[in-house]
Amino acid sequence: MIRTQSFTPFDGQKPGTSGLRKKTRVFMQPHYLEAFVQAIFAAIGGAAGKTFVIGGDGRFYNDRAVQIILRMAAAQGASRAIVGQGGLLSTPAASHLIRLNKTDGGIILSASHNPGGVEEDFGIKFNMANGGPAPEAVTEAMYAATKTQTEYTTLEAADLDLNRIGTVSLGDMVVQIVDPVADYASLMESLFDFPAMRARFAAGFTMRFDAMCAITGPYARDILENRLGAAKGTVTHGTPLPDFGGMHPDPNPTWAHELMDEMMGPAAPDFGAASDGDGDRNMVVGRGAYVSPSDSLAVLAANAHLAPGYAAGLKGIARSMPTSAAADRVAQAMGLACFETPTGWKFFGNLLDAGRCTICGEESFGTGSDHVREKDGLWAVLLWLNILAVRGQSVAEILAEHWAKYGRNYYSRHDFEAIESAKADAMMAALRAKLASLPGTQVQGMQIKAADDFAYTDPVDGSVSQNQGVRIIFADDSRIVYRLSGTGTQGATLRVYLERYQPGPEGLHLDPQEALAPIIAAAHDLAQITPHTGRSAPDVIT
Ligand code: VG1
Ligand code: CO
Repeated sequence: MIRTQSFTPFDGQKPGTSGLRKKTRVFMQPHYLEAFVQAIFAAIGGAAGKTFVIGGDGRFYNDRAVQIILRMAAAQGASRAIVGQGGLLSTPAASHLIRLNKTDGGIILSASHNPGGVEEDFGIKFNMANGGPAPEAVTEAMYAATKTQTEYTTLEAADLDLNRIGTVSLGDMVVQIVDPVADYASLMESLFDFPAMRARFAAGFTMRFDAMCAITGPYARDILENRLGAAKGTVTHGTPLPDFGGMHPDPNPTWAHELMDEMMGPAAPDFGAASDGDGDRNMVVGRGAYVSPSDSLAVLAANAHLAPGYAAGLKGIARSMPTSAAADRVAQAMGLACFETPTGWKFFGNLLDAGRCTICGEESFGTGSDHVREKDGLWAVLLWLNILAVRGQSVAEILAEHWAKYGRNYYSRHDFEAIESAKADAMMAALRAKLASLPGTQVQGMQIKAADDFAYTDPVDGSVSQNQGVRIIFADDSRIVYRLSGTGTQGATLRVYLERYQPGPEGLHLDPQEALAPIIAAAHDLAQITPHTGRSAPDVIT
């Protein structure tokens, strides 16, 4: 039986960088999730006759949310839903299933790298038929719908048993419960040289993969341990838990410190990696050698042709604006087009669909390619493994050769978390107000060449996105970028991105914080971070 439920619209259901993210308890209020799901359906012209992929990263409330969405989709005439067993799907696997099954899109439940649990974060986002995050025009339509809609329909029905693979029905809707890993693992086999990687593991290559009690555990175990023959136990924290076992599933040196300690210690394996809550991020570390995400993008782009799926070469490289220009140097050397987009994977979709680029990346531990329309943590790890297997060198050697050839873009991001929103907004407003007067002036002995607020015109559809981050560029192309996070759920998070290019051959092996010291000081001077926010040091440095 179909039931119509009325409700009062909720404030603030505005999707951010990647979907709607709030405290889990906010989502658990009666009708809150339903109101947003209704807005998704409104923004895409209704659910009737459509097929959707549905799944999430297994965090607290994932199981309830999947059932709620299934009942609403069934009530509103959706013809089919493809759901990962147990309601689980990594973000890249969901993107792949959308494309593979030519569905009308997918609903992904995740707050990604944010902690999970009843007191932590939950999230939801919609991906389009191309497998990629809804573009801004669609997320804006969702937000508009959340302000006006006052009712939704749902089916009066019991929960489905999502643990059994197979096909069941819910009202008139067919629900296919699928193995979350199988199709994704086949896709990886089609892209990479599994025999070469298997041979390398058989010859004694060692690895640690920290799944951080999040969604990639089952994927990594199947691919690394079962298919590639890495030693059992290579994958740690491999069982997805609703609260990620209390871990903060953000793969960076701060939150993946267990992995970092092992990789920098005396008994380090050859290669280490970690991924985030929903499996789209990656951190890679060699024995004693941390790889910054911007460098990782550049190394992967320069070496991708060593993997069978990319042997024909790349069409182009795209990076988010705050990501370092290391990838640009590779693009230039290889004669490839290079694109600079705003932060967030949704901006890569058009470029990938139009065949203008093959590999994309963000400084925030995100790398991916045209195999799906999301960043893909395990994909990046496997491409690294493929490159390591073919080149037969260590991560440290590959990095050193890369810097010797292209020079090094020293890079760091400083995050100041949970600042009072009004203070962060005032700081950004004051900074924006003085941008026009900065070029030609000096700070910390460095000359400012340009200062602006990044705006992006999509080269494919011409859409314009304003206010995507304040950039200060110095005479030697060193750079500071300031932006406020669009994924946090508490106050404001200020991200300060710092970059300086060192052409070499000298000075290629400094500590990035030392190499960037004058830029860091300039960043504080220019934005008056401490006077505005009361903070003198960042909470997280990556
Ligand atoms: C952050 C990152 C951004 C990334 C986004 C989603 O956004 O900076 O690069 O695309 O998270 O990643 P923000 O607005 O907080 O800076 V994930 O792994 O949450 O899907
Ligand atoms: Co993520």
